[in-house]
Amino acid sequence: MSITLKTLPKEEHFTSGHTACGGCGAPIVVRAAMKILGPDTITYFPANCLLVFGGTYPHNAFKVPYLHILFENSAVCAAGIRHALDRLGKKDVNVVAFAGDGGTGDIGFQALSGAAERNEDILYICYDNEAYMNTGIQRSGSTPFGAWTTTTPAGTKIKGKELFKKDLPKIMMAHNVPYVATASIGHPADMLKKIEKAKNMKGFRYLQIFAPCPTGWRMDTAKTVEVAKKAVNTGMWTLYEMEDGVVTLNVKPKMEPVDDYLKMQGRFRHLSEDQIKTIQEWAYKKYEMDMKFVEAYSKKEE
Ligand SMILES: Cc1ncc(C[n+]2csc(CCOP(=O)(O)OP(=O)(O)O)c2C)c(N)n1
Ligand code: SF4
Repeated sequence: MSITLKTLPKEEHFTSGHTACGGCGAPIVVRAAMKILGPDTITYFPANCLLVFGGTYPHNAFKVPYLHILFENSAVCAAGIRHALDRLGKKDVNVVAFAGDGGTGDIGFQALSGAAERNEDILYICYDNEAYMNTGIQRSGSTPFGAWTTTTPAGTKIKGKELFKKDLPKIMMAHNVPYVATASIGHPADMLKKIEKAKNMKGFRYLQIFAPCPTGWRMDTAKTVEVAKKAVNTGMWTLYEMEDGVVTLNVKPKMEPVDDYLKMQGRFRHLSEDQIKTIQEWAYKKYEMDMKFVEAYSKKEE
């Protein structure tokens, strides 16, 4: 039977007292993942908000080993830890890398892709807050079209980001690793199941978990979960998973108007009618492509 909110272990391995901003989505991901992974776990982090709020010397919110080397090589550092443990015969210790979307899909991508190609036996969790938040809200490949960031300002020359969000989960699925899934803090039951499933598999496992950042998204700190739910309801974020080549859609998007999602966040406050239309069209196109993809790779009846 898979883990639920009720059966989630009480024991904390990522403790309170960390210094994340109020309403941050990332600690929700990490706390839940650490409860599921348990005490026999070694964690790896590139530079990001989590590295800072989870472990600024001399404080540390983790009760398990917590390692950081460089920003651009998380997946290979985690794989190195795995190889060392294997040589020591410690095969039952979990190895997990936690990284932001910038450290995953842009700066850390070569290491990630190489580790996936080699099918390294690690769990890689990307908390996707759609920008480089730790260094002051710069745009990443994961930032959506139209969003204000400090490097895509809403001014007279440009009005927010002019490019679209990179489809990193599909890029990871193309690596044909044992498990790739998207998740969201707005759908905790689904998120817990996926973390547990990934924990119990061997080989390269990749989770990308949607985790709003109220500071960078210029939104109400009490609305983190609501905004995350809206992203799924409007088709801005799709919940699906690929297990051994078979794709399953976990939540069918309701395709509510994207406006409902955008107006909850100050980073979209400047958008023109045309820009909102562009985002709505993007959401419909994404929906259509995702549904075709799910259909093509779904489990077929014998
Ligand atoms: C090679 C390298 N480039 C840039 C930096 C500066 N840097 C540190 S953290 C960070 C932002 C990380 O963004 P992301 O991975 O999305 O995580 P978040 O901060 O949003 O949690 C940057 C650019 C660095 N430490 N090393
Ligand atoms: S800046 Fe954003 S991601 Fe970073 S700790 Fe604050 S709310 Fe969390």
